[in-house]
Amino acid sequence: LVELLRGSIENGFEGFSLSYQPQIDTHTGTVTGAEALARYQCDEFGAVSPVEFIPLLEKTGLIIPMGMWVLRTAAAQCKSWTDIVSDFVMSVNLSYRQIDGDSLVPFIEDTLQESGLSPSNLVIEMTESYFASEDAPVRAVFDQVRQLGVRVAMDDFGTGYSALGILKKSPADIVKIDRMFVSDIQSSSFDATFIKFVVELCHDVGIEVCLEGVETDGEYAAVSAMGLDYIQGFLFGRPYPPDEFRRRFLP
Ligand code: G
Ligand code: G
Ligand code: MN
Ligand code: NA
Repeated sequence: LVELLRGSIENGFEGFSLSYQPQIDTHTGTVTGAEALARYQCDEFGAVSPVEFIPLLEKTGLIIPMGMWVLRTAAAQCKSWTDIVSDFVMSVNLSYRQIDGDSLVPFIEDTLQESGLSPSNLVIEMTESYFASEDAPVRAVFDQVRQLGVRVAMDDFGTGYSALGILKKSPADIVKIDRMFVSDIQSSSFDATFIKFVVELCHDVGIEVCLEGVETDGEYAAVSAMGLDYIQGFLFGRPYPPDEFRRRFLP
């Protein structure tokens, strides 16, 4: 698979595509953004899950060119959708490998320039564990990204070992609560309390909160009064190819 991935990347990212999952602004009840999610398809294995190919790309360093392609493609897509919804926001996942070295920030800057996208239309998602880091270079990258005017989201919140205290001085603009807190929401008072608690803590320090993984009306009913800013989940939409996303979610 690694050799196929490498070949695809060398061959103009053949077989790679991005799907887009809608994000609902709970204040307006409308789709105001999307998360770009990488897809890979090849003759030998058919559709391969990112859960499988992202770690391979990380291990081999191929995530660097691939991550640049993702960012460029998602930015161009977002630019075209801002013609329809001017403040449409595109969220892009970054791997920890991409924050090594000092090429990321200039690359984001170039991408914005080339696509003509405004920094306020872009959000970079990084997994929770990197925000817990006291490592100066890691924090410097987050600071520099934010100085561009690009917002930073802490992904998969609640799955790592980080304490809630990290929210106090976190360089995150948005926290995305992991979907494991939604699956038992109707029976688990812990999960409900956790979400409410995180919303309160985040809002206290000016961080917005997105809840991931809302799949049913019952789950939505259970969280709808919790003050969440955004919701992302199959109830509102799965990840779709760009044309289908456009048809389903944009006016
Ligand atoms: O789309 P799906 O739910 O199958 O994604 C599975 C995982 O793959 C998620 O954790 C998601 O963050 C990750 N992923 C999807 N696309 C990208 C990408 O472009 N870059 C990185 N680093 N991770 C991605
Ligand atoms: O780790 P990250 O948050 O980037 O992963 C996003 C992944 O979560 C995507 O693969 C997406 O398909 C998946 N996802 C989004 N909403 C839901 C949902 O409501 N239910 C389930 N099971 N997965 C979801
Ligand atoms: Mn994500
Ligand atoms: Na997540």
